[in-house]
Amino acid sequence: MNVDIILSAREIFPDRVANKTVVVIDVLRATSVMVTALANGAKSVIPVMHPEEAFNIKKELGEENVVLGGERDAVPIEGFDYGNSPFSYVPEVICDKTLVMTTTNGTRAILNSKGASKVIIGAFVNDVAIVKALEGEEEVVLVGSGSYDEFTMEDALCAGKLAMDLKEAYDARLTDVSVAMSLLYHTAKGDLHKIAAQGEHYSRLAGLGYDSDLDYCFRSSVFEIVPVFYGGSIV
Ligand code: 3SL
Repeated sequence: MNVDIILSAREIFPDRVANKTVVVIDVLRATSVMVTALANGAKSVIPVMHPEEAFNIKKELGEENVVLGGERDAVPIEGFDYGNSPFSYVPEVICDKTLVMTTTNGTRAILNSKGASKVIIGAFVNDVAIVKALEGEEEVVLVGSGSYDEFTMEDALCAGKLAMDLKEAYDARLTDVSVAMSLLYHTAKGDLHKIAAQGEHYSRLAGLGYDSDLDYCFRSSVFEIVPVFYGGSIV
């Protein structure tokens, strides 16, 4: 198994993902939300680029079947049902519904990865399940969505952890960037929040008072599920 890492949505070039299994990571907070919503019974998650697309899908599928979620600049989008906090997607809200989501970076990274042979949705909350699911894969690319086309500490830490675990589990060969991110994770693992808090996106969310989201999104292996993006939907 070869493991590479890409560290922003802008750097997902077709030749880096073609014929590879991609794991898209947006720890804060898009992929943590998706995994949570699906684990809590959502039928599927449809990632879209623009709010208008989300409103149209809600009309098409029926108001009662769809929940609109996401953010711009970390705050809920006008006219949407919920923002981008994992705590919004409890079973009473999301069970048997389709979640249509648009976020600044995470949904874009997923849509930009379409050319991969398989696209998996990952975060700390399903990290252990992801490693198990990748057994037997030959070419793996871990994509950190980043923030506003830049590297973010939290996605780098999660990608680094997955790379390190893949090396341990399957003797994976890591590219230099994968080795570097594994070393970053190894250095930070005693106190992930301390390192992540030095990053811009983490501190922006902390400044907006999303402390419980920050705490939640760094929990490891909360869920066993491994969502897959296929034909426009994540299930
Ligand atoms: O950019 C994204 O996809 C979001 O996850 C960012 S936020 O954490 O909701 O601000």
